[in-house]
Amino acid sequence: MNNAIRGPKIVICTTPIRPVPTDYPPFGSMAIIQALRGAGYDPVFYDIDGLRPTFESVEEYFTREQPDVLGISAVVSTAYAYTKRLARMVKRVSPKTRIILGGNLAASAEILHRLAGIDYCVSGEGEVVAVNLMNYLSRRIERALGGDDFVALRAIPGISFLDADGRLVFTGFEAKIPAEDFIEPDYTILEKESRIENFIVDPLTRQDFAWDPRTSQPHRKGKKVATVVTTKGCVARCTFCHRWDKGYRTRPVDHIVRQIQHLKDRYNVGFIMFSDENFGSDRQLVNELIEAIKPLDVLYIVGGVRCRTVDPDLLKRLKDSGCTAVYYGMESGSTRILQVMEKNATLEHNRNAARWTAEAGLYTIYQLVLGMPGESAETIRETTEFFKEATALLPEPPLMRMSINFIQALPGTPVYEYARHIGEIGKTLAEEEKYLELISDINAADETKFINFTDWDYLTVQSWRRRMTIDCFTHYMRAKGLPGPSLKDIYRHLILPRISPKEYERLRRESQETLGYEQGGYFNLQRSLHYEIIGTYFYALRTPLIWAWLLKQEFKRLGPRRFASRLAETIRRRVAGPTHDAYADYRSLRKVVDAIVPKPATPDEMAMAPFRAGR
Ligand code: B12
Ligand code: SF4
Repeated sequence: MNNAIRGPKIVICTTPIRPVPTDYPPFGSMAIIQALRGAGYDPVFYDIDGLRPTFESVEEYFTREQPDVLGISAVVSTAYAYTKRLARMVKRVSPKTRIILGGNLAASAEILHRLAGIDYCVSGEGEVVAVNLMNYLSRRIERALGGDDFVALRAIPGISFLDADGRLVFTGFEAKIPAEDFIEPDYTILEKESRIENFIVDPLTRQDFAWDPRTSQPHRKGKKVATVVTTKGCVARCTFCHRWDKGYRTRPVDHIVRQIQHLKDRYNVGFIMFSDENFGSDRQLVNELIEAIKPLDVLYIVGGVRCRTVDPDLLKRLKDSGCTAVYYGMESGSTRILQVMEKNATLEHNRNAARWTAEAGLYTIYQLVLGMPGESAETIRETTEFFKEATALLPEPPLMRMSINFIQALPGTPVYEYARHIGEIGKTLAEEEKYLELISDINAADETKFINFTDWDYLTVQSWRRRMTIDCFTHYMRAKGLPGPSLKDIYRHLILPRISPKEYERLRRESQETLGYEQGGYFNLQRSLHYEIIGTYFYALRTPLIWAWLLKQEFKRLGPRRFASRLAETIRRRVAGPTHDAYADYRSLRKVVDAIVPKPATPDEMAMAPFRAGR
């Protein structure tokens, strides 16, 4: 840390994401803290996500600390509800605190400024912007100046705020940081100000390491897993994906190696999760990395790989150099939907990646997104056929290898703009805020809050995932001649929790099923014995059984009146058939949005335009 401490009292905090903290370090907050420390400031880190204090404790904290500046890192837009509650509370208990917000939620800048009490949003990469903004704030705080100097604020790229007339201003994105200048994460921040054990974890808790016999080699005993990122950004621009980083930047390999060596030396790390948004699109980097990682003798997994970037030789070389798992975003088995997504990859790429990954003996979990505009019973059939073929390649029954999610329209994406335009979200700030509140704290596996973009009714769309899961499961079990769940399994998992919850809990603990795993873990896996029972014993009756299961769940959730109207919608659609086909040509949703969404007209709309367009 820099010794020449100056300036205001600063707190940087995270917001809770998911029911339990994940092992992904708060890299955004760490980068900002390190940049500010490098510039001579001394921010304190309050890792609300990692530490999970009650809201009352958070309130006590801010009442006591009275920071001059609070920087909230809101990594995902689903953090809106918590962020608003937090910002409102801080303004109440510590009125002098100026609140900055960074992270992907800043794509909703206008709502944050007007409705949530955020003073300044930092959009995009924040290291340089945070320092510039802090220099400005510290000058004002030192001189005890209230309000803002809007001329000075306008000169800071990368921020948004409301000006003296209450108009939204965005100063344009700050220039990108060259990859060789990326700040290496300083894990001592997590040691001192969070819980390092959340982020440096046991590889045996992860199936993607545990399954590989190399993990049990004696010299790896006791070694831990850590997360490392090798790139920023992505080469594609999928129409459902929001990113702050334009383009694709790769870290120099010697920096990556240095970081891994440090993690090995200081934290006894022997396993690495490369958790890039898009790993492997720069073949030269991958080739160099494969060679450089061998002498380090670590095992590793890679995430965010695009199917079109792999081939059998690459996968073999990855495996030989210590890789145990490769994760792709295949998203769909329908060529038409891949086009709507602007995935810039074909069904053939997906097929090849699945086959070659299995042949290379690498672990993977297939990830799909259902319900894009244009999704229909036919595209679902195509995806199911692809998925049956892909899951048949797996060395184990596929239930824990299928991550099937529903499209979640998030700010800064064509899907979100499309939803606004067709009236599914609404165009006023209040309507947009209502939507952000609806999706707060949920994940994409949630089948009750997605926007239905398809021509089919909500219940039918909900049933698609169940049907696909059962079809793939049964296809696999029959092809391999495997038995389904035994009566003992059914008793243990379905009947025991009802008749003796305590005994069930005891057995659950004994078998080391962790909470995160039960809640679906990182991949939102659907782990229900219902699938196995229907798929094994009642496959011919799956349609009525899936509907009975779904209707029971929805009746309980919605109550009689809302349930009745949803059921009526289903009957209407079933009788009349799909109403229209908005996607006759199945072109990229970005093109559709460009054609139908009016150009920004007011100053506020113009200021929001860069966020709405995405990068
Ligand atoms: C790790 C991660 C997670 C982790 C978060 C764990 C954690 N403790 O942070 C988990 C697994 C929980 C997660 C979940 C989800 N995620 Co996620 N996730 C990521 C991922 C891969 C990395 C985030 C990261 O650390 N990046 C690296 C840091 C350095 O970048 P950064 O956070 O953006 O920070 C920079 C700036 O934003 C800014 N900044 C950030 N904070 C601050 C604070 C201040 C004060 C300032 C000034 C600046 C600033 O400066 C930083 C340095 O440049 C990103 C993709 C990506 N590469 O960013 C997706 C991403 C953030 N996730 C995304 C999504 C969609 C989700 C889900 C909603 C998916 C889903 N539908 O289920 C869920 C959340 C819902 C839920 N209930 O689960 C989207 C967010 C889009 C959006 N507009 O919300 C992203 C961008 C992926 C994508 N491209 O679509 N995710
Ligand atoms: S979904 Fe994946 S491939 Fe598509 S733009 Fe996002 S990170 Fe890139």
